[in-house]
Amino acid sequence: MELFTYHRSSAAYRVRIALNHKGIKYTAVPVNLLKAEHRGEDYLRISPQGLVPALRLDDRRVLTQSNAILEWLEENYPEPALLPRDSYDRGVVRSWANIVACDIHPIDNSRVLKYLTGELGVNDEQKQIWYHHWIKLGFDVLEQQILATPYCFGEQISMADVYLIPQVYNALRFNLDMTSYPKIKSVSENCHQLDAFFQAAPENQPDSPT
Ligand SMILES: N[C@@H](CCC(=O)N[C@@H](CS)C(=O)NCC(=O)O)C(=O)O
Repeated sequence: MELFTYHRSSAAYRVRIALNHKGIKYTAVPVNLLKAEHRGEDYLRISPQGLVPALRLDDRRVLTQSNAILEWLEENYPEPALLPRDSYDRGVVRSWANIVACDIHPIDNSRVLKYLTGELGVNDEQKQIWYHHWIKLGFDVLEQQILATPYCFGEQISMADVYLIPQVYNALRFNLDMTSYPKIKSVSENCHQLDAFFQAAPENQPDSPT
């Protein structure tokens, strides 16, 4: 399998964690967002939306959208599971993942921020206020709900961790003060001890400049 990825993309980071966690071998194909490679003809043929990640399967078919890719991985590589057995518990884990996937990331991602500072003429300070506002709304609720014992949903890694950890990386990049989020911080620290998360981290990607 080939994962079209960019080291700092949190949506690609989610998929890297899941692939590692499930022990699935893949080749990382870097798409440099800073050089606008995602808008080039070659990449648009792979992913017409021009977003990373995209996963090219062994039979050359392509899946886009991290949520769709993660669900496909879970269905096709069920062990180790990233969703609990009990259907209510699965609903809980999905609802935590969706706080990140639907209510934080789409509003705070790079193309939205670029639109704010470009077309709408927002300055850097206002951009930061916007960023912090939406991430805090999500993190405030996650902080109340997650178990953090030691991962979001207890002792097993779940989709909630897969979504949360990349969002914490983004929060730190944007200097969010994490003191109000001790449970989120502790889950993040615990996940970073695991090889699947460590290997998926932006600074450990082949296209990372550091
Ligand atoms: N909902 C999509 C979001 C993908 C997305 O926003 N990717 C970003 C990087 S995290 C991207 O490719 N941005 C390109 C751009 O800013 O033009 C998913 O989960 O895959």
